[in-house]
Amino acid sequence: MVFAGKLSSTWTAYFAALSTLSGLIAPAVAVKEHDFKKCDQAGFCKRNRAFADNVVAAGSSWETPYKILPETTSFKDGQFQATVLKTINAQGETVKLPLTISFLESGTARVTMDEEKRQKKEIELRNDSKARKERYNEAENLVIVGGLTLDKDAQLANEDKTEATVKYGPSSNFEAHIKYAPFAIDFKRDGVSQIKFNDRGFLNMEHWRPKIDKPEPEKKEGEENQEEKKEEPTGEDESTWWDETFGGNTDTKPRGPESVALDITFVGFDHIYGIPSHAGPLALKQTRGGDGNYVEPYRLYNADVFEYILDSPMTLYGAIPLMQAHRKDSHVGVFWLNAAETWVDVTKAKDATNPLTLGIGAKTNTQTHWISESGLLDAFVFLGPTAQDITHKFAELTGTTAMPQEASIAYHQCRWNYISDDDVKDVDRKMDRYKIPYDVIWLDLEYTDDRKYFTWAGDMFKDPKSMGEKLDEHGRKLVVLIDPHIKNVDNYHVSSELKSKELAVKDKTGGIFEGWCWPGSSHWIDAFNPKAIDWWKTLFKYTAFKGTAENTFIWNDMNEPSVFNGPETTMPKDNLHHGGWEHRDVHNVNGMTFHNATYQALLSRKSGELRRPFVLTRSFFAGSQRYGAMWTGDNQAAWDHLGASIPMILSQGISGFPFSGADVGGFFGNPDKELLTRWYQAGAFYPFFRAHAHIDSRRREPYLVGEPYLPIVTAAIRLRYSLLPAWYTAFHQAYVDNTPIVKPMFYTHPSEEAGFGIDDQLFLGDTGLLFKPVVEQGKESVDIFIPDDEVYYNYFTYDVAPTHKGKKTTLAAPLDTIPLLMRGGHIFPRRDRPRRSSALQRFDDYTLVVAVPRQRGGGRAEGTLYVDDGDSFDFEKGQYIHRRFVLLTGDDSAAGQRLVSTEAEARPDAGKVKEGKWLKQMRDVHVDKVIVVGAPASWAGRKEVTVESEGKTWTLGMEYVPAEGGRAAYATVRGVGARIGADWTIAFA
Ligand code: NBV
Repeated sequence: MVFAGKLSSTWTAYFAALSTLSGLIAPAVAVKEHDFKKCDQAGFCKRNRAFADNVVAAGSSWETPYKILPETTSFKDGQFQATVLKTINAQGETVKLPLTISFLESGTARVTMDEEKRQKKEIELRNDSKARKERYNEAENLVIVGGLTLDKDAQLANEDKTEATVKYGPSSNFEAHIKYAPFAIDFKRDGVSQIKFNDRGFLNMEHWRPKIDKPEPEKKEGEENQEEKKEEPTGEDESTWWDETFGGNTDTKPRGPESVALDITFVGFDHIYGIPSHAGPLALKQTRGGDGNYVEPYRLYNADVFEYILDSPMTLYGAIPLMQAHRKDSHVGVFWLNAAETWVDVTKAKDATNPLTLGIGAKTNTQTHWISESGLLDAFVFLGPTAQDITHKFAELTGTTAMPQEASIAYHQCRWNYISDDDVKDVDRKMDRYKIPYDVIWLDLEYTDDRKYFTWAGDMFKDPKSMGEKLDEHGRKLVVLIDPHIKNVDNYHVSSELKSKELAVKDKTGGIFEGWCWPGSSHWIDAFNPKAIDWWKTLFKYTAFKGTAENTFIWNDMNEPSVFNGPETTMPKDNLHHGGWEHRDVHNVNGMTFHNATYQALLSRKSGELRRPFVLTRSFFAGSQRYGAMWTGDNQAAWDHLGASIPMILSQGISGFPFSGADVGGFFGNPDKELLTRWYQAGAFYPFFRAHAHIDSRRREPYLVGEPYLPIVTAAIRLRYSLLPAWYTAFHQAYVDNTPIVKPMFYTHPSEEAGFGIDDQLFLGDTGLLFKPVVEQGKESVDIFIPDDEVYYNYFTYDVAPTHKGKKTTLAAPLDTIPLLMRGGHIFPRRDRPRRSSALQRFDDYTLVVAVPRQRGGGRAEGTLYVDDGDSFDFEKGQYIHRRFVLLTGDDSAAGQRLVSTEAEARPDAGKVKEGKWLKQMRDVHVDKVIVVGAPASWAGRKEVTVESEGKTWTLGMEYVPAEGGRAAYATVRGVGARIGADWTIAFA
């Protein structure tokens, strides 16, 4: 505590010094909304909103100035190409915008539009800029990893001088109707419009133009002091074209206005989701005012938003420009591949002409307006028809979740800061003393020598090596923070190498960019530069970063990037990156490049060692799921922040980055014990489960919480540990096809309309476990939404929940109770023996829990288990176990009353895989217990089951407990003894 006080005051003093010395910003007490732009303070957003307003005001007299030139169209090998002409003035002058519509084998369509003049570099840059002249066209290189093969079977079904129709997709049931004048595209599935581009005429690609300097206005006598009348040579409001100042920072905009905007209408869709990260509901709100709506567009501009507010479209730390629309049994999506600052307006409109009359809201169109500051128009269109289709197709393009380090999905103990190696060892000891499992302990900023990354504060961390070894005794890991800002001082090898090798981000003049962050004056690694990544790798070698070992992993913070004295706490937009791209073009992907660099570095710490990296990132973009986990940043120790974490994590899951969590306990402030307890119960169901706290907060390691909370918090963490096999199986599915690890109701129950707006509860993987946390003070029950007719059992008591499809049911949830239901029809694996860490569970036997479905005759319960060594890449070579469990409760015969374990997937490697060390050890791992909840009444009186596996048969006792009161009957078989990796059958009759 003494030390925490010391650090805390150091920190405060540091900021006081910072602000007095340089007049720079100091952290505020709450988000200062005026530190961040509103749409009308971002010139391009304001211009495009005004453009849209003018279009709407003009009504039918408006005609979009964009037309496809019919003689330029061509269609070949799944690609439609044409030149779009934009008429730019009353004289009829035009600019050329090359258009490509690619139809991909996956059934995804991609629309790309560039600007010929910039493409050919026939433009002049202002202010002696060294920037590139083209529209940024390299986002694809960083984001897209596959799925771009063209669909050679796509057909030009019809074309004349006014329009073309391309049929594509599975069984050619997708169509793109490309209208030439005015230019618009209508994407249809089975003949019905789903998504329309430029239907409202908001398409706006700001073309390059030279700056025409205004003649000095003549001043008449007596007018000297009057304000200049704003009259621009073009007749348009040019005030934000050539430079823009915000919060004292001026953006010099060497390329002038370059925004790209488009309206995208989801026809007949009332619910839209995605475009994280925002602290708001899962289903996106309207943004043009009105009751309960936002007045600002959703903003995507990765930023270090200090003490962010809830229920807001304000930007946060990361951005994934994937939007999905859902209605009963139909799901579509759009991925807007643009890494520049982006705003999205959302409005809903009743559509009288819509032929779809079925279902609530089906007559509603959700209209969106996408506005990016620069870059190409590059949009992928997914026509579903299911949410799973969008998940898989987006994953094909941007990749899937990295297979995690086993420890990284267990419980993490973090705070800013554990202040010494003794402190770390002390926490480690106490977690053991209180029998609270944990896997990873974290070191924040202060472990470094004066905020110089890759060094240790030698007085406090005297022997990091032995600290790591101590943790390793129980298979535990250490995570240390490494940020992208490098302290600008002499005698610091990282800084001098960064400079001498010219691997830092440059300012607009081409000199090294200098800004302020935690270390004071700093430079930033430019992770867009492959050479910078090569250099970064050298820093993580065990021989270079002394004191680190195999069980050290990394946390990347502040990678938006956060720059204390920069505009909106980030980098100036006219900074320059590798290849001459302006920061403006690449801002939102910046965090991902740094995350990637660290991921690559962990892969190459020692030659010959190939172990899965674990890297947590704060900033992210589409594709970041390939490199590790994210968390929702600096939340607050407040009940509403606990509540907000669930929709935020659900949104991450459906948007392609499911390995996500929020700081358990809340970062800022001190949670009271009830809040902390409830947060542990919720956090146990975050894919990324980490407690974290601000340096000024009181210590709150779980063992400090005292009675009666301690056993409750311990139970929540232990619940996570017993369910780790189920979590790991869900993570594996995310690795295979990026299926969300925790799922919202619309995702699992696409026909149940009452569930489309539900975002405070979740299903865990395919386990059928339905969880709803308590997020209100003093609450002793939750109303949980039931999306179907299945039977739901209380996880702990086996009581049958009184449920009605599409309605909520109340579950008692006093403080010691986690509201958790088991949906009938599922089987999930557990490991029930409490251990200190996941590594110590590695060769424990399994428990299988079977939740019998409501429908008996013919009903079946099903589930899977995936397990591998949790650490290496040997799973890629077949070193894993993947089982499918099926319980048949068909008829009463022996054949109909069985639990069967088989391979979960066709294994072409079957019989060919030479068992490695881990698989050999798994030979001794068995199924221990099977619990059948909702066991058929016909089992009453039966005392034995027969197990058959690997040519042997044996009988075992079964304990059957009949239903009583509201509790379902259940049966338990102990000491099953069949190997987890083998085929087996348990016959209950
Ligand atoms: O490194 C200190 C903190 C960290 O604890 C937190 O989790 C990050 O989101 N970091 C931000 C910098 C300062 C926060 C005020």
